Amino acid sequence: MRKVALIFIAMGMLLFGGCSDITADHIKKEANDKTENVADKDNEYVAMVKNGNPVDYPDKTFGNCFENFFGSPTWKHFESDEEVNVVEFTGECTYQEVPVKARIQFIIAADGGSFEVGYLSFNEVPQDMLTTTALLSTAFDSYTSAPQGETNSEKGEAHNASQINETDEPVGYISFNNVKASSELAESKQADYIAQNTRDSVKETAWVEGRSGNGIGEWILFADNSQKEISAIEILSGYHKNKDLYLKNNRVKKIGIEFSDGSYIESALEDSFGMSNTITLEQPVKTSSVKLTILDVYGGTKYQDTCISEIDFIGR
Ligand SMILES: [Ca+2]
Ligand SMILES: [Ca+2]
Repeated sequence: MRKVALIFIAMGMLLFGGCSDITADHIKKEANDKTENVADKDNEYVAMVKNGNPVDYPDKTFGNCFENFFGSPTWKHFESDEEVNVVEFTGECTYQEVPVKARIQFIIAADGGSFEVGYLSFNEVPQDMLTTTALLSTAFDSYTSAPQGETNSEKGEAHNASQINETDEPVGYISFNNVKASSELAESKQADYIAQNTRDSVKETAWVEGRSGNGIGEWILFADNSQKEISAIEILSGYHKNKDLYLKNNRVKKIGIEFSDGSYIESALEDSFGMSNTITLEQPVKTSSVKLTILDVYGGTKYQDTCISEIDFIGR
């Protein structure tokens, strides 16, 4: 493993090659591209990265390996502020046995003929080169041993949010730069209860409001500098550390959702341990913020603390 990782470090410093005719033919054979969400698939840079291969895996492409290894794979191209062409891949995987959303950026060389891996984050937390190379080697090794044609998406393991909307950009999980709450329960010996716990992809951690009583009117706010288009919101309501704590604490029964344009909806949530509530918006909403307010709760048997373990946004 160490050896493989070191090889990949060396590769990380080098530019990866573009696609060859051999790999292009290989791609054609696998014409059933399961990632129909890839609206940008005709984009030449996306195609270049997907059809490209690391020197150590000359017969395997990033496209095939990533779409085999990650759930809900999406690809897109954009030009950075520095006018550099970037191809960005996002997908779901596990890191140290915790489910995470990975974001991998490939930097296209100025001549447009080659690319290198420039950035990796898990749940928007940037990772170092060692982790990046280890992830790549795992993804490529995994593809080597996977049965042909069986991908995560086909097995239904991954949540595929991309079918909600078929437009020019892929739909997937999106994130906001900032999260804050009107109150947070003070940290205990066991855990903290900060607003960011709703965005760590760990169901055992939760935001818990810190107001005395049931916390009706307490809110959590997600905001960003740029506009997003939100199609749906997934809420894992309640404290999902275990079922006992779930029942002892409050769960949200009704939630208010306000967007940056002032539009507002209310939604009833079901009380079911282990199940997210998905709120699908009638129309996708363009917004730079989402404010979720507790309007009613299912009362806990022991505490008047209202908890939300996870909040995910689907859009683009
Ligand atoms: Ca959490
Ligand atoms: Ca409370």
